[in-house]
Amino acid sequence: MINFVTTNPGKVAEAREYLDESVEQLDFDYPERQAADLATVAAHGARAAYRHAGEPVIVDDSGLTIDALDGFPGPYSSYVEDKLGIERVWELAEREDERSGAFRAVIAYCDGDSFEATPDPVDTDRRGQDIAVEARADATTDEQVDGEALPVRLFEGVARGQIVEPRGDGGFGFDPIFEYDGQTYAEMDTEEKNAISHRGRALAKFAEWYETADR
Ligand code: ITT
Repeated sequence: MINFVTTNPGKVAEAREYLDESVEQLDFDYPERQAADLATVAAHGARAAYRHAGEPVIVDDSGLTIDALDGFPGPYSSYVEDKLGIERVWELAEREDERSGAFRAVIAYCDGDSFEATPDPVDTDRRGQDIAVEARADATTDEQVDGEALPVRLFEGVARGQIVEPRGDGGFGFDPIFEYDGQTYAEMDTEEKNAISHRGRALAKFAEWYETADR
């Protein structure tokens, strides 16, 4: 059993649909470190959540970036969704000629043990390696166990698409304004979204590692 530590049941529904392993939502609002990159936030969150739960945890930090707005709202996606709402984010994008954007998710896994795999990510692309190294380098002294940072394994997924006028009523968050291949995320069912989404891609990498890793 894996604890998915999040206040967002939408994330858990997607992980449940994807993973064979049973997934429980642990509604623990871990202190989100103010950091510009998802990997750092996810790694800190996973360590804090593991210390809280004492059982294997995953944490997902994710966000939407709009190219014409210099990556806004990015790491502030949750705050912006809450304070502005997705309609107003669409209105900002609507003024731009170019409306491309991307969703990114970083899933961090921590079970308190050191597993051989850390820090080499299953994701062998350059970016994945960078984020893994960054997250370890970033560990602070209070996160060290026996002088070692609690090992965290990171899995990243990215989906590129277009920001569009809201359509569809499925999913959660920014789903209605993010279009991939002609359909918004909110027009897809969970299985369709998982097949192409940022979170689905991160979950696929996690599942591949989790099922085969010598933990
Ligand atoms: P936790 O931190 O408790 O997990 P959260 O929803 O605040 O929940 P984040 O801090 O990772 O999650 O913020 C991500 C923001 O991006 C939040 O507003 C989400 O609704 C949004 N988001 C992330 N993935 C999304 C997806 O697949 N579809 C739509 N919106 C998404």
